[in-house]
Amino acid sequence: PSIGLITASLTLHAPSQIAAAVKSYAGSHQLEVSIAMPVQADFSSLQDRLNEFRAQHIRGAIISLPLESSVAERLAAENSDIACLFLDVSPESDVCCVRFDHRDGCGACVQHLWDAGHREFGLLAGPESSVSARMRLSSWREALHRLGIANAVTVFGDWSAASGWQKTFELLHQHPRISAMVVANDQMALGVLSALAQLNRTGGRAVSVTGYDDTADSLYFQPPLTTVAQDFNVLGKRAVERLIQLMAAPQIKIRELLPTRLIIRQSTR
Ligand code: IPT
Repeated sequence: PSIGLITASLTLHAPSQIAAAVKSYAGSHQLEVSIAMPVQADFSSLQDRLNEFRAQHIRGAIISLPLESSVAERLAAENSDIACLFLDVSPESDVCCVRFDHRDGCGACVQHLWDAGHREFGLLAGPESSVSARMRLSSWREALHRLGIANAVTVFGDWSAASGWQKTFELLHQHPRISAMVVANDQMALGVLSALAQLNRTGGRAVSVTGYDDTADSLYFQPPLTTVAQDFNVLGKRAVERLIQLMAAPQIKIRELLPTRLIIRQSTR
């Protein structure tokens, strides 16, 4: 038997690590995984993917890409013969989900930079089309607001290292006093660190950088990245276990929240 996985682009580090974990835990339950990677995340592209799964007699799908509540709810409602478990939806969505709780991690990250003496913040958010990117941004802003900081500058990237690199030049050109950059994922932070090295903003005039994800390579960035860890291995394992449960008992409601935590390394000081 097989399950389906509909995923965000596997060129991104986080979705690919999630897919690897799903594949390996599914394997330990003797389940094959059929992977779909739609270019667009609108209702009809996702409905097409579910129709393909249905044709393959697949009865459960893990949906690992950002979805607006209305789209997720409609997909679940109109495909009641396929158990749907969502990994990237907002807390308000009325669908079965296993997702990370961004609040603690985002708050701890801003607090850590504040404690180190930073007052001029640059925020490099993920794409506005991503629910998780929006939730991270609003959590940072809430934490900054509580600390009395109202002038943090926001720019938006597309999760890629290239966008992190590009946005760093723009941001520091316009706001040279920024001393800390809060970045929505490690992959963009990789580009940020590379741009900072090129701009000579390492060493004595260093800009502190925080990431988000703690993907497998982030410890080896230069300098090693301070970041908010999401355990993708645990997410993959829980997703498979919960999907199996849901396929056996379609009437149950699953809403599981996994923790995030700040990991302090050398990119912040
Ligand atoms: C989220 C990652 O944190 C981010 O780096 C990016 O890869 C994004 O996925 C792609 O959609 S993780 C998700 C389960 C919220």
